[in-house]
Amino acid sequence: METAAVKSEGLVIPLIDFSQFLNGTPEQRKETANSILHGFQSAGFIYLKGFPITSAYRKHVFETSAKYFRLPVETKMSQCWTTPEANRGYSAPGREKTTTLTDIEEVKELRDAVPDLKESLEIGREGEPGLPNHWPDEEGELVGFKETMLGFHNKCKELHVEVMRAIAVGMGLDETWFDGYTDVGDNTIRLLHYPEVKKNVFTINPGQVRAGAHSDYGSITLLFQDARGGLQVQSPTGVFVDARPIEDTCVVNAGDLLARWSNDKIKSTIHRVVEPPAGDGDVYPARYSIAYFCNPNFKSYIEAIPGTYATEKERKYEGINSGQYLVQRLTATY
Ligand code: FYU
Ligand code: NI
Repeated sequence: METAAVKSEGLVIPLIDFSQFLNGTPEQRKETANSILHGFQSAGFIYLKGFPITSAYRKHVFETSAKYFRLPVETKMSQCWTTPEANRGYSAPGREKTTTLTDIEEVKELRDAVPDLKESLEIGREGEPGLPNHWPDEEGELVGFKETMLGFHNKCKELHVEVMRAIAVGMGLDETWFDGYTDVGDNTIRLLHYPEVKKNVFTINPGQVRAGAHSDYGSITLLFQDARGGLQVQSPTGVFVDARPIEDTCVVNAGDLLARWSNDKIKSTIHRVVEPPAGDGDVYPARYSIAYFCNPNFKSYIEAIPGTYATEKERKYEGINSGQYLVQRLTATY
């Protein structure tokens, strides 16, 4: 029933059929919840299949995303990401600080020639007072963009609710235990485009990556990726292991706030995006992915989940406000 999507260097990422949680018998539901929790406790990552976002709809969202990135750069720049509090808008290549940089002049020139490693558009909860999303004008290819993205936002919001229910069941809590933390949907869609890039960019600078190593900040992240590959997850031995794309799956990883909330029973694992496995020609083709960053309601106060500590002394962290925590983390990276 459960197979490994990734198994290498002591990193085992399970592939789980979520329909067994959503529509299974009580036994299947409990067993699936246990597998999900175990995946988050051991790897910090799982792959889900059988979740209720159809492949046709995902394909449509990916095509819509690609159309957005084809807009002129000036148009995208006029909708740019401004503040951690807003966390909405377009981020041009190089906007987010990466950790590996170089001092070699030659490489600088090359990077100037091919600066585009990653560009993104963040879409937050629509209707948050004072924090409007930066929607592109609905003309030409982009007619319907907003409706598509809001529909996707809603579908993913529901998936967040259900995955947190599975975690609750796995932990032996009431299945609705997290509902009061997930109902608002203070989550962010990040459309990502890693443009086509010359292969020698990576050979000349061995530190070059498409997205630097990091852990995510919130409760969980739903990652939808195309077939290109390049996502890597750090193993317990410290090695980056390929988390290969598997058709009709979604990669789900726990974020730092969930790790903290669970008193470190759940892991938030470091990951990055590198060049895909080599193919023909002298360029790597573009990669598109969509990350859906989930957070506990920004207004909620996050302190150790019941059952994750036996005595007060075992509580490792102070309580913290979810929204404040996210802003702190975003401030450090932009
Ligand atoms: N932006 N949440 C994250 C993240 C970026 O986890 C967010 O809102 C990580 O790259
Ligand atoms: Ni990430």
